[in-house]
Amino acid sequence: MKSRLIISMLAIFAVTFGLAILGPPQTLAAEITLSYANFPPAPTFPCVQMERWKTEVEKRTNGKIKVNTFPGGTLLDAKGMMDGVIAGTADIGNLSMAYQPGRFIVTNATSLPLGIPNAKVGSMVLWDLWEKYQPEEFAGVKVLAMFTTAPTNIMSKVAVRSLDDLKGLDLRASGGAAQILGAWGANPVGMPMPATVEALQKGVVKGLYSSLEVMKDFKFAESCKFVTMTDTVIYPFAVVMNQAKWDGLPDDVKKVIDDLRVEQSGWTGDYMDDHVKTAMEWAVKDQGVEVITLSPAEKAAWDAKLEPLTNKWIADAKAKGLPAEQIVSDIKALIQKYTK
Ligand code: DTR
Repeated sequence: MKSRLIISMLAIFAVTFGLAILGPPQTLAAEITLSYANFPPAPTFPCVQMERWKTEVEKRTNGKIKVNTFPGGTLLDAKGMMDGVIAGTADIGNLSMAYQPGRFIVTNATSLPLGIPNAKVGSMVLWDLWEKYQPEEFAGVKVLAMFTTAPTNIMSKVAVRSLDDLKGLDLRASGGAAQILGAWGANPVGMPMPATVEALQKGVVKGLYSSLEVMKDFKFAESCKFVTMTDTVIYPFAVVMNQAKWDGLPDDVKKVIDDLRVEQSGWTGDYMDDHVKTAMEWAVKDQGVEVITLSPAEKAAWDAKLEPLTNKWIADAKAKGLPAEQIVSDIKALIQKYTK
C-alpha cells in the first residue's frame, strides 16, 4: 500500500517536473507558422503550386514549419500582394506581375512577344533573368519562386478568325498581354483574373486573353466557345516572403526553402503545361469548344503588328536607366538555352 503511494507520487512528480522542463506537449508540433496568401481560388494553378510548396516545406523541415495557406484573396488581394507581404500582413504571397506593369519592369520583359514556347521554359527564363539582374523592386523581399503561365490565347464568346474579327473586341488582359491585344486592334480591358468571371457573365468583356488552363479551372469553356491560338506571350508570377520573417528563420529551414526555389519554379511550369492539355481536352470534348488556328498569311499579319512593341519597351526601359537591349538579348538567349 505504502509503496503504491510512493510510486504514484513519483509518477505525479515526474509528469509535473517533465512538463516544467519540456513544456506542454504541443511544443512537439510545428515551431514556426508561416502564412501564405494567394489571390485566385483554390483550384487554380497559383494555389496548386502553393499547396505543393506547403507540403514539401512541412515534410522537408520534419514538421518544424507549418504553412497556413489563404487562397481566394482571403488574406491579401491581387493588387495588394507585394505591399501586403512587405508590411507583414502575410508572411508569403504569390503575385502576378502583370497587375503592376510599371513596378516590375525587368521581369515583365518576359511578357514581350519574344517566343517563350511553354511554361517550363518561361519559368526557367524568368528565374535566371531575375537572378542575373536582382531588380530593385524585389530588394525588400525574399524571392521564393518565379514562374510563368503557358503562352496566352484568345478565349471568346464570338469566333475570332482574323484581325477584322478582333477589331474593337472587349477582351480581358493585363500587362504585356494587354499591350499585345491593343496592337492587334482589340480593346484590352484590365482587371485581375478573379474579376473576369463576373465581367464575362455581365457582358463587360466578350472573352479573355490568358493561358488556356483557365478554360477548366474557371469554367470559362461554358461561355467561351471559341479559342483562337496565338501562343504569343506569357504572364510572369513571383512568390515573395517578408524579409524580416525570412531573416528570423533558423539556418536549416532557410536551406530547405532555398534549395526548393528553382525546383518549385520548374515544377510549376511543368504542372501548367500538363494542365493546359487536360483542360483543353475537356473544353473540346465536353464543352464543344472550337479551336481556331490562323492561316500562315493571317498569322504573318498578326506578327507584323507586334514588331514595334519590343523596340518601344527598349526605348522606355532605357529612358529609366535600365540596360534594356541586354535584357532583351538575355531573354532570347535563355529561351534558346532552355528550349531543347
Ligand atoms: N491571366 C493571367 C495569368 C493567369 C493564368 N491563369 C491564372 C489563374 C489564376 C490567376 C491568374 C492566372 C493573370 O490574370 O495574371
